[in-house]
Amino acid sequence: MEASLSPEAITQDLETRFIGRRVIYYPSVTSTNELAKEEARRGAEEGTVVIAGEQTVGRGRLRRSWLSPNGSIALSLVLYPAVAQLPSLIMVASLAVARSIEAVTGLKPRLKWPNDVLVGDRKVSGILVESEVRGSSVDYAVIGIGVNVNFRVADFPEIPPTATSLSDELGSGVSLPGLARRLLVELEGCYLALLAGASLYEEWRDSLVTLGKEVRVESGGATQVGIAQSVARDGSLLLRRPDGSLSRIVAGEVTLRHQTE
Ligand code: BT5
Repeated sequence: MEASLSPEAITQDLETRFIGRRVIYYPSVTSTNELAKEEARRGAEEGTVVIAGEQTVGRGRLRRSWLSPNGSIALSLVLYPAVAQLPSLIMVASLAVARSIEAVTGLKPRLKWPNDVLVGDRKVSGILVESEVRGSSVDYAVIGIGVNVNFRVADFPEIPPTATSLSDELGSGVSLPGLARRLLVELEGCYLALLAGASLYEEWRDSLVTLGKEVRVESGGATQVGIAQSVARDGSLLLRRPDGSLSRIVAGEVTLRHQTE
């Protein structure tokens, strides 16, 4: 099993057209998303990937932190999509993560709206899509992906007990470069499908564990409860409130919890 990441291990025999043609690897960095955004601002070619052995200041949404110890995948991908494609990038990323985990491990991940990948009911991967938009054009978009691969979650008290890793689930390790390569292949497949006009929405919607469940949505200090009725094509969640009204929740602005958590 290939245990460690390196640009050569990732790009060797990589069957992609443009994603991962340039891989920038750091044994340890603050946050791959920050470095990928710097690369994008300098005009990095589309498909550039920043990947790290570990992150010291990994970030989640809403200024939360993301723990990426050694044994994680922490990678960020630079893309230049059209504005209309931005809401679909979370679908590209989530489906690519789920497909690659399934292909490499046989596990069957499900998705939790808006940006979590679960194995069983535990979080194995989180996604952070960031973009810079000027008027009607996108300067750049960065898809950041963290996957818990080869470490024991219980060894890291900062990681919540609702998390898991692939090795915790499998009882054995997974090839880190092998999973990273497959992730890049799946990302390219999903992104090219999006560019060609295909819809990822149905597969994404059908992979969500969230729908039909009672949920609590926290946003700006206020809490709403209701049934997660559906998701719209733009990725937003439609929440049926107890009074019967529908509330539209935009992905990325809220935290959503199953009430049982
Ligand atoms: C996310 O945020 O899930 C997005 C995580 C994105 C991480 C990638 S790694 C590469 C790139 N570079 C970055 O700096 N970020 C991206 P959110 O939904 O806000 O979840 C954050 C919450 O997940 C935290 O508040 C913790 O409760 C929990 N958490 C932190 N580390 C975790 C881990 N390793 N596994 C599972 N849960 C974790």
